[in-house]
Amino acid sequence: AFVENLLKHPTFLNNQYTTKFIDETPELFQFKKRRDRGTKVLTYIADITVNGHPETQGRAAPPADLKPPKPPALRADLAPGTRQLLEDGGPNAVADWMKAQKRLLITDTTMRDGHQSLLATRMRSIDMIKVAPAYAANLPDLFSVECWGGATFDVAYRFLQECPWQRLRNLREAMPNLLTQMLLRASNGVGYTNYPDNVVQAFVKQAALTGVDVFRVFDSLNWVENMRVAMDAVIDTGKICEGTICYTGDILDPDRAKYDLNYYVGMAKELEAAGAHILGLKDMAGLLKPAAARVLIKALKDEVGLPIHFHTHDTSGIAGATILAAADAGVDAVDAAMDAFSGGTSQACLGSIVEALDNTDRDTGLDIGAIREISNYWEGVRAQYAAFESGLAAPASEVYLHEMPGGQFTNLKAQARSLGLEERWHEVAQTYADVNQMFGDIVKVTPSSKVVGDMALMMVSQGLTRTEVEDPKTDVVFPDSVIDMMRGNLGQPPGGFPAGIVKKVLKAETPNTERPGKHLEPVDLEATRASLSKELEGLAIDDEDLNGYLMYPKVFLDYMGRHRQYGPVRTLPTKTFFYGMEPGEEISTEIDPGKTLEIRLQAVGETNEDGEVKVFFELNGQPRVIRVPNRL
Ligand code: BTN
Ligand code: 3PY
Ligand code: ZN
Repeated sequence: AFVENLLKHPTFLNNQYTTKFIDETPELFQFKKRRDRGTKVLTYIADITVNGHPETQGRAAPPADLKPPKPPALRADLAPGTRQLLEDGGPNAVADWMKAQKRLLITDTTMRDGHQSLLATRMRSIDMIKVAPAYAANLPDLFSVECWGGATFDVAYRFLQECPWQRLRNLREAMPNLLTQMLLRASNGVGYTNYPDNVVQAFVKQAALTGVDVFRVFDSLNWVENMRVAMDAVIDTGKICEGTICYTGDILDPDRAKYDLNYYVGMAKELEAAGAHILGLKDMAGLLKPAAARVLIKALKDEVGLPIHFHTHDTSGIAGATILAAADAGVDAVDAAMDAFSGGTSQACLGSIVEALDNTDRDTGLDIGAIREISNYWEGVRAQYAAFESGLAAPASEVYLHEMPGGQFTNLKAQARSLGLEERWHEVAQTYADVNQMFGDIVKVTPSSKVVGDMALMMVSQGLTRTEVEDPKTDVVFPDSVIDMMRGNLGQPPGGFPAGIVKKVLKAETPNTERPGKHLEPVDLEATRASLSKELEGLAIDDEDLNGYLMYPKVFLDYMGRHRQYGPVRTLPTKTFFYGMEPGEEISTEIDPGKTLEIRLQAVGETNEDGEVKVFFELNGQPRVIRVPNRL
């Protein structure tokens, strides 16, 4: 009966069946004696209520009386936006339109880089999906909404127990007039290592199908050669390819001549020749100073024909000034985060940029009232994630020394803490800078930044200096990621890695200096789908699941295992997801459009001699008892 039900279902016939489909189509399972989704979700809530969530234990908690944030009311009808430009005219029409605008165009990064850089990427889909209609209705003049890619893909499966593709699909639907934007690490996909070309191609194709409009493509060593596969794949989909330069060093500093103005102009021309529709300038650490921005943006505008989209971080506290300088110099679009998710290691403050340009040539045309309402919503969202705050208490000029990307900073600090090195943070920062020089002064951005961070932590914890590491006579056990990078598996930096350090790390082994993907066998996608399906007891594996698995096999399988046990927990309120419920508390969770579970926690029983606790609920008015192990 199951197979018959499945085969006849219209969604299946349309070839859109997914694990989400099976979730959302419970009638397929009605004859099965499986635990229903209501029971699974209650089991999750019971477990968290009794045992706590492993990620929030021992961390700062939100205020006890915190209410779930309310999204702003929607204004009038949906005005057409940049999405319609893409649909009607294609990527070149969008690029031409950008160049013709007098106003400064704005991308909102709150749903991707904002929380990646402030809250360790832990923002849940439900908190985004609730406010997405307000973006569409109230801010139709945004250039784009960055809401996918970077670290969000991995974290969704790994820590948030939700499907990143479903997030994208829901956001796409909720913002039909706005361009959605993702960050793609070129051949590293949304992972930390180079993937075979056909895996990168399949991933890009799926991302475009599920809902990405603008692909910001970068390479962690700025090697254009290693960006072509991803860029070509994006161009093939008809979506927008933002070929991106990662900015490092300081073009005005004669001591950092490796990354001078000519270097960046040269790379920009390579990206233009490679078919980029937009030129991205990604200042992942926030190193571009205002005076340098004037020079760089002007040169890029003069030398390349593409619109320029500038991204920076406010770690130094000076990003706002740099953005205004870039706007003066003619940059076409910039990234900013909604006020409540801005500043520090995140982007500059969106509302303040809008205010600063009000009544000037570059007036953004965005409605500041709408921005404030949305930011007020985000303020309430951020408060729920107190456990994941770990950022800078104040701006820090030290960023010009260590050059850590905003998205890495809090992560590395947490890693340092777990190694007992928190008090020695400034030493870690100095060592990070030393490692960069030892590796030949490289671009540091995921994944190359992780390699530099791994090496710096290893040196500080073992008390090794750069001189000792470089000394052929000292024996050093290098982190795996360092060995991998020296083998050439992330590609080549400009001028290659210094011969001395390569020899020290690899000993007699010869590195590969060609594009890593050239030596990776294509994956047999259908065979992988079949074996994955078998491993999951015959579950139909759609293209989204397959692509998730190809990026992160183990993370994906762990997610599926937990999904089988806990069901659709993605729509639980964030407070419930991380802290469970209080006796007497009631919540509702819409597990499918139109299917809402009303859940009331009645009481939590004592732990019995088998170590189990009975948790008493009402589910849609019916009493339900769930037993969970007490693991505390
Ligand atoms: C993780 O992978 O550690 C985070 C995801 C949540 C795992 C759930 S939370 C309820 C249950 N208790 C655990 O310790 N893990 C699962
Ligand atoms: C990422 O790759 O996730 C980044 O944010 C790089 O800046
Ligand atoms: Zn960034």
